[in-house]
Amino acid sequence: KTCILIGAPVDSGKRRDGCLMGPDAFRTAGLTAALSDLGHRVEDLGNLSPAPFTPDTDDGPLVAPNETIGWTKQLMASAEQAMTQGMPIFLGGDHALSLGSVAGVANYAADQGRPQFVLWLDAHTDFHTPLTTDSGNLHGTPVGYFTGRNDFNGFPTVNNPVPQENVCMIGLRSVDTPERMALEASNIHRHDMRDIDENGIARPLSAFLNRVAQANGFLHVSLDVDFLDPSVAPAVGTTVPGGATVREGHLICEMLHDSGLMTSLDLVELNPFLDERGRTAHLMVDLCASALGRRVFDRPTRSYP
Ligand code: DIR
Ligand code: MN
Ligand code: MN
Ligand code: MN
Repeated sequence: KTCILIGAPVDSGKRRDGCLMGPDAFRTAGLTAALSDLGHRVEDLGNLSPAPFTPDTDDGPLVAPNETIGWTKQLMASAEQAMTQGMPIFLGGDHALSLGSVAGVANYAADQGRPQFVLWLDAHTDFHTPLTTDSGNLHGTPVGYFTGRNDFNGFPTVNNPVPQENVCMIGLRSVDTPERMALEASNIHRHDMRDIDENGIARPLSAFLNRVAQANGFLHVSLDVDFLDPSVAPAVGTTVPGGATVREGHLICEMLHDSGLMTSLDLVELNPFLDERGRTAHLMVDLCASALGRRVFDRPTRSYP
């Protein structure tokens, strides 16, 4: 495979700063070598900047909307372009980057006449609109945006919204009331942590992968650091206890590789400023390697601090 690394140091999606250091933390943790050791061609495009935007003022309910609009424009274009060259891997940056990355890959899928699917690995559902968010943090809105919800004023039009039934969320354990009400009225497939506790993580994932395969779809995977339990992945601003284990993360990624279906990937919400000696960045790189074919017996020996 050709892996296109796209640094997207988006830090406008929430108040706490630090995700802008994410792309370089992934690089420092050895992402390029991990993928090329698996036989992939790796092209690192460096870091993007947002499209020009008017500076944000503090008098609205949203955090930095104009900067996030600038990022969405840039990422939408870069994502669509990168799909013509290989498998884009977006190095976040906070989850606001997925407004652009997903809308962009969905435009490419539509050009190819194929349906877009999204696997959302996150403690949160990120299904807000700019009108329903309490926090004003736009990193809580990407799924609302790329599924075509209204009220994203000033954002680029979503020409190819991802159908709700093509979205599968796994790892949920923090859902705001307006998100829950909108989700319950939707066809989005959602698996909370209790579901995983009772049924395991493999079953819902293989059901979803079967649907992607049957539809000959493109599959975008969006991995939020807080999908994982904070005891193993502390470097994220919105930790929620009771998350996925290291093995559950690897199992998902190994199954993704076996399926051969993944066409694009986001690694988001890493805040290296909150980390213990690069521990979370290394775990994310290891998961990414699993999603691209690494197996237990070829993993480097690594002891996490
Ligand atoms: C929360 C947090 N639901 C919000 N969202 C996060 O601010 O809307 N998503 N952290 O990953
Ligand atoms: Mn900020
Ligand atoms: Mn998220
Ligand atoms: Mn999250």
